[in-house]
Amino acid sequence: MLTRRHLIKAGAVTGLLAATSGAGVAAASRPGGGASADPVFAVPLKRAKVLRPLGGHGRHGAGYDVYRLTVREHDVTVLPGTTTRMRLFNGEPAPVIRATRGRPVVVQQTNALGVPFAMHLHGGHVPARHDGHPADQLLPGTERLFHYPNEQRASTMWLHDHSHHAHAENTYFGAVAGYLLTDEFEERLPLPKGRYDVPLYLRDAKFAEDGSLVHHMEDFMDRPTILVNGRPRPYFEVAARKYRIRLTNTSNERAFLLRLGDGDTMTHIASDGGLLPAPVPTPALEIWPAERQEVVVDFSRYPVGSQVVLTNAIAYPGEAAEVMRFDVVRTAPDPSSVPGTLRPAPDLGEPAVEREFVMSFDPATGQHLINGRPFDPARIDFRPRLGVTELWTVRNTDTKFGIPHSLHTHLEHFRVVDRDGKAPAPGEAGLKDTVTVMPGTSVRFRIRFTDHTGKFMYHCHLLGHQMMGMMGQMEVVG
Ligand SMILES: [Cu+2]
Repeated sequence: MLTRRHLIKAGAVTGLLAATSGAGVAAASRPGGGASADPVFAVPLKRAKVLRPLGGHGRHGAGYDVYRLTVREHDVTVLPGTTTRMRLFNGEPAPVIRATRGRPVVVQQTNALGVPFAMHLHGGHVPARHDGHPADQLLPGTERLFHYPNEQRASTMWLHDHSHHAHAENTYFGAVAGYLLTDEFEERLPLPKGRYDVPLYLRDAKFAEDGSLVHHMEDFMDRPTILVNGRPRPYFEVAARKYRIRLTNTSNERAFLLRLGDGDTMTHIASDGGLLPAPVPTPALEIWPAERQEVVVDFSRYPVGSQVVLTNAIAYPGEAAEVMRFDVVRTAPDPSSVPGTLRPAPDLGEPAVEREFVMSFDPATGQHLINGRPFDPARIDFRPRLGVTELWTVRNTDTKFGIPHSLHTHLEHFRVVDRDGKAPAPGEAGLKDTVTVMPGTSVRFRIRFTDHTGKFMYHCHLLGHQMMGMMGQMEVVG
């Protein structure tokens, strides 16, 4: 039985957030418990299926690409010998759209579920009517078009539900898709490409004996099965060369502190908003719900025949720490490299407006609040003006219960200024759209809204918190 005390313990471990690429990481790691009955390294990784645009061979005559995404229940095998009913896009655990800056994408989305759905492109710079506002739900049995302009920097984004009340469950039951946007700047860099550019979607889950998924919001620490691209703790056969690994954490609540082998160096190259200013060698990589972190791993340092395990150093007590295993099975030529500089972060200007967001849990009501209030769809919390730089302070006051929170902003990426007054770690020096704030700490960031007006959301991306009120609504004005 997991209690709030365990949560506090976990919170204490993850308190190293601000020092992710510094010391203290080794102290936080624990050996794998192996306590889970789930298979470990028994199934191969499934590579995320890259979707093809409608109308043939990759290119639509109209200057944009059209994709069809249908979310529907499917009975699939996740744990060997059992069947699990999941809610999936196109029957896949995380199908991927690969898009290019300057070439819009239109998604024809059908909701074949029995519940509403409001598809949101997380990280997307899109007009309000295509942002998946919680009130803008696609009812069961209906379809609509989403327009994604792709006028933003290359980055790893993802699609998930944002419908009011159903989003946490829809995401938990598997309805996620990847959206990888590239651009000329990124394409010119000699980073690993093609089959050596691998998106991995990490999440936790709890399965009943019969294979069905169990979802109780309050049991978020009792989801001991880790899935990677929909497979439980898989193995992945790799060549002895460099790979670009794009991690997205699609969990409702779980954070990972990922370690490779014995803390072998990974080269952190990108976060939510794309490439970092410079690569950051790190022995551990922290990834919270909805965040994206990308690393280059050079498997050529391991002899062919090696098996290298990726573990979660902050697995809960009694859980297996293993996430997946890389099996180095062959050699391969490797023309790729990681340049010493990647992509400077844009100058967002000097702030002219300051705002504060106090994140807190109210034990009396069980609600999670921003500035003392739960979400109210009828309320506009503030109105940022286009072109004006703002400084946001996010303060987590939940020291009593030790509850971490995050803040995710729709529409724009931001740049972290400091954490408790200290400059961010180099791994946080790029553009972000989701930041985690540990209890008793604060984060400040600069943000500037540009060319879309209308209503957009901001919220904690621990989905149980968001569900229990930790969300607000801003209206961007011209
Ligand atoms: Cu929260």
